[in-house]
Amino acid sequence: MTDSLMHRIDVQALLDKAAGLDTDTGDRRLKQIIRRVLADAFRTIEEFGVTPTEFWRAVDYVTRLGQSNEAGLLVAGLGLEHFLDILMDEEERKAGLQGGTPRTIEGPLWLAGAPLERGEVRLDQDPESDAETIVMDGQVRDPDGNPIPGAIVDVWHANTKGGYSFFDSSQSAWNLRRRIETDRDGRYRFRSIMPAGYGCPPEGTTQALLDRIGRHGQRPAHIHFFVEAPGYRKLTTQINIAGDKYLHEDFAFATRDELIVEARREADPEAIARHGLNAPFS
Ligand code: MBD
Ligand code: FE
Repeated sequence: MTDSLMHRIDVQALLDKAAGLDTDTGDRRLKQIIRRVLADAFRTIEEFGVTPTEFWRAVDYVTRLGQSNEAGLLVAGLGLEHFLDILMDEEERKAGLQGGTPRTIEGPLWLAGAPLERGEVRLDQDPESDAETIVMDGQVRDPDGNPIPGAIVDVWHANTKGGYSFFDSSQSAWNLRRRIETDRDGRYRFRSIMPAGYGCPPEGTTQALLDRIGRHGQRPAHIHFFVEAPGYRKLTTQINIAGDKYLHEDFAFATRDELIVEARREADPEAIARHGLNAPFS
């Protein structure tokens, strides 16, 4: 586009000044990032002939997005958060740091400070009549396969309606959220309820945008994890429950084949007893 206004000296000067690049005070890197984002916005407005009416609608959208606390949801839905994973995977590949459980996005619903527990941990606190009990255990290992005792597995997930405690005021504080310290064999084990998939608030700002671009706002059933131990990089990941309708069309692009798990349904009372579900959890 040779007649683009972007080439004009007054437009370039406007970008420099708007980003603070005409002074030496402040953060240089931030200035450069802001200049790039602004330049991309200027160019988009020019290229698509964005009208003032459309422009002010967009400003209003951003205002409402913030008011509804949905900025984190929108960046997941637009694939921006997944792009961070692509970048980090590539960095690790180049550094020869491969293997282990793959990462996937954190999403906007984690809370700092979940209760820290050891041993047989129970996540579900609220009575949900239609809930199926689940048991999950695992082992935190280093890249050579050695167990890591004292690692912290921070788990959080939705209830049977796809809601997360704190954000869903019908749930008790910290419901379905725990930090679990691995035992001397690097193992953790918890009991909880089978989560349902998540759907963006139907009347929310994120869903409003998704509607306009012909997309749904659903996630398959999943459980989130942070895994941390001193001296190791932090892993942010999830598991997806096999069989979910949205398994391969997550609106937030988080599904990875290695993270899909089959939930084995146990009907036999003796097997259920063997899982310890009759006694040790209270
Ligand atoms: C979720 O539960 C979630 O994990 C993500 C990434 C986005 C919205 C809701
Ligand atoms: Fe989630």
